[in-house]
Amino acid sequence: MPACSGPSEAAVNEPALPKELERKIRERVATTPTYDIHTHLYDPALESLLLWGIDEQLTYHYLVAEAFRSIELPYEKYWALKKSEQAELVWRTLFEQRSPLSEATRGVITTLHALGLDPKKDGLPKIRRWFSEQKLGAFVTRVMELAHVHTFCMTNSPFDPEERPFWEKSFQRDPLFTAALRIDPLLIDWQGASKTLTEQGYAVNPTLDQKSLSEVRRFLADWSKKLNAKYVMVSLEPDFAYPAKSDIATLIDGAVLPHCLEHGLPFALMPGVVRQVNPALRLAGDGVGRADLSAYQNLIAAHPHHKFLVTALARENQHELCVMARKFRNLHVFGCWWFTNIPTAINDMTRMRLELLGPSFTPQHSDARVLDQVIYKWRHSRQILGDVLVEKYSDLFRVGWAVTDADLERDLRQLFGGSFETFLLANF
Ligand code: RAT
Ligand code: ZN
Repeated sequence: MPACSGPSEAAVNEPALPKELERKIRERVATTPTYDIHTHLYDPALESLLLWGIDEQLTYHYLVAEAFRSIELPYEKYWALKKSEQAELVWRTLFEQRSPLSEATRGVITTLHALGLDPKKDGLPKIRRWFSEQKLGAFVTRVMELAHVHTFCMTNSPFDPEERPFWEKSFQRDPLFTAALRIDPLLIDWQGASKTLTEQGYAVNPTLDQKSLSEVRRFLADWSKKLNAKYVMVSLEPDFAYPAKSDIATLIDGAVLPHCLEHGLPFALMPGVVRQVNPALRLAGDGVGRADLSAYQNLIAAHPHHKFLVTALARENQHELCVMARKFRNLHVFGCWWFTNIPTAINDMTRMRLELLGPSFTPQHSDARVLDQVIYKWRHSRQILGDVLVEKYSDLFRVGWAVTDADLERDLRQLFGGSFETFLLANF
């Protein structure tokens, strides 16, 4: 008898996950409240910095990059248009002249339907009218309910001239929005950053001497306190090297790491961005490159008492990142970031992470720049996580372990922010 024709006798007799349990897993994955641990949304007190509405959705840089593949207009002419005109052009290009098959365009469709709108039938004018009738406070609540998000972590930059004044004059915080201190300009451009720090009253000079480093620490301490930051974050180009005789390594060793240890804050690292490969696309102009993760391994191994959150941009870096997390408990892997926030990559990365790490990671963050997007980002990811978990709990069932309600609830709590919050409090 040929051994490989059709399912084996053993497989046919293997117990399948009861349908009721499968239904419960999918339902719980779809509705467990989550901590959205990395977004570009803002506390509503920061006024116009919190983006929402259809024109913001349509001019999201993920869509702009896609639209430009089919727009012949010179880049500068597009940027000179009013936002509403840019949105109309994107709408025509990506939704009327072709089907919204990409992840970012499908996201608009998911979001609009969840809000009770029908993009095909209603058309842009009616959708705009609907948004103009919404009140921000109620809309925030509605989005959080639809996406089952309990808290957003913002991305907060003391280098952003529009954002900084809000923090300097202080305001009543909305507890639904926590903060993260973003320091890219400090680490990637010390010459420029030293000018900004000087303007803000820190006695630094372009040479990174001890005095400058201690002033950088003072700057980090002041801003971490002002923001009540949950972590300090940077995105880095693929060629980041550590250890090294570079400004960035000097700043990390002499200021960022001592600061993080003193204040118990994780250092979040996002390897793999290649900045401005096409500057004409502005915010949409960054690319991706495979990072040398040995630099990160060196950094994490040399600092066992520090905590590191890491998400990598290149798909090719995902396996080695998981293996690294198996070796270092002070590394917490999170999210399917930016170009990996597509079903193919989410599926692959989530399976691999569960297989290598169990539930000790945070599968997703929204990275939303527009409030409304939170709906699709979470719906799409939850769908995939549901499929993956049904498969993983089925595999377990087959080998004799039936997940209980309490197990399921605990595992999902960990995956939807619990592991992250435990990591924030951990002391290694
Ligand atoms: O995903 C994005 O919107 C990117 O533009 C980046 O902002 C990225 O998420 C980041 O945090 O650097
Ligand atoms: Zn981001």
